[in-house]
Amino acid sequence: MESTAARKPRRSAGGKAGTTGTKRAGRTTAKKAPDTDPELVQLLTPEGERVQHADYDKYVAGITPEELRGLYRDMVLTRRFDAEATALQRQGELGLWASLLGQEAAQIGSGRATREDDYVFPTYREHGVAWCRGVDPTNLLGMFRGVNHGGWDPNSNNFHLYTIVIGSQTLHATGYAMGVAKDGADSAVIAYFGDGASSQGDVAESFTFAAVYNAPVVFFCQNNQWAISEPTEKQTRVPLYQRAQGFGFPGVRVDGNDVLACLAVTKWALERARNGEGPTLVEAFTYRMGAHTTSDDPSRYRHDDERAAWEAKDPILRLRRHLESANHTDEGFFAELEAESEALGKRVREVVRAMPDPDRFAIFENVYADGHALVDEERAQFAAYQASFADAEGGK
Ligand SMILES: Cc1ncc(C[n+]2csc(CCOP(=O)(O)OP(=O)(O)O)c2C)c(N)n1
Repeated sequence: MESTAARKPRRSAGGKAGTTGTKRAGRTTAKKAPDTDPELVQLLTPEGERVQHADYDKYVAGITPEELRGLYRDMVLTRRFDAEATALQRQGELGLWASLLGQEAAQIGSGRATREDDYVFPTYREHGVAWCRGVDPTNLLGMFRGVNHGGWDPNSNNFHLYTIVIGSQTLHATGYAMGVAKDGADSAVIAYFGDGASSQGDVAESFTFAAVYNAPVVFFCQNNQWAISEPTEKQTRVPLYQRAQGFGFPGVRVDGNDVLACLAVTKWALERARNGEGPTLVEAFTYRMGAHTTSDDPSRYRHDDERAAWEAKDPILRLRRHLESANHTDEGFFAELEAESEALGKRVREVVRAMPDPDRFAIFENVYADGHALVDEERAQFAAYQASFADAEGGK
């Protein structure tokens, strides 16, 4: 929803009132954001029926059956990858796993809305977004196996490393976006975070800076209803998307289980950012169907019937119903996808089990670009400690 405050011309950093104030790509005229349903943007009902939306239809108007099948494939493969990772943790191959089960549409829809030159700041749960950015899924698993500190080069896919310090990546994203604007580039930045993170000071600070500097950043909050055992009503007294109004930029709530709506709304928000119109808050209203992580037992704090109600709104089932009712698929498509899922699962298992243990001293690498005396001292201490076991190892 476009807030009244956000619609009014405002004076932004270094700019005149009524303009965006940025020098990005020479565009300085703020476009009016679409007026949207204040509650929930939806383009596909849970039954898979396509519903019209005056403001967001145009962002997916030209979508082809092949692209729709592509979104379905993305969600199915992401879910399969996620299930494999959960099983690998149960088999002792991973130390921990944070499942995205239920959040596939929010992640695939928003991830597919990004352009190659956009930059993404994820949390630790954005496996679907990583997929859209072209990060090999097996690379996501090294950190969870404890054999590396990241597993991919953020600059290769403009996909930052997973961030576990809740909410901190919204600050990184805002700073990065301010830099993008200063460079005069017309790309955008998107920061993912959860409903729990919305209570962090870092997130409020990033909203303030992004608003005042008119930074080209989209704040994509997946409200999956729970922050570990803390329900959203303990985080906020107003719907989360409405928080944006107080900071002076638009906020919109989208059905996070509707991949088309997530695609359309995120395209809109990224376009605003690229056009120099500043930040947007997108609240994707969804549900964490699994546990917070494999260390969590959700039956301790929530009822099964809640999950059952959300299962009826399953994002994958919803798109499947739509594809089938529109005659966009046949049995061959589903069979091929099943075979592809099996192959992905097999590859994930093989790659993870073959991941070598890291060199014991690797932890001292990449702390500083040019090295540091303190790190050298700690490395020497650790070497001496390791050497103290030489007798024991030799005696084996
Ligand atoms: C600064 C900080 N405080 C606390 C934690 C512990 N912690 C890990 S996940 C989590 C809940 C996050 O919930 P939310 O932001 O809704 O994201 P979700 O895990 O549901 O995707 C907390 C409190 C942390 N990692 N970082």
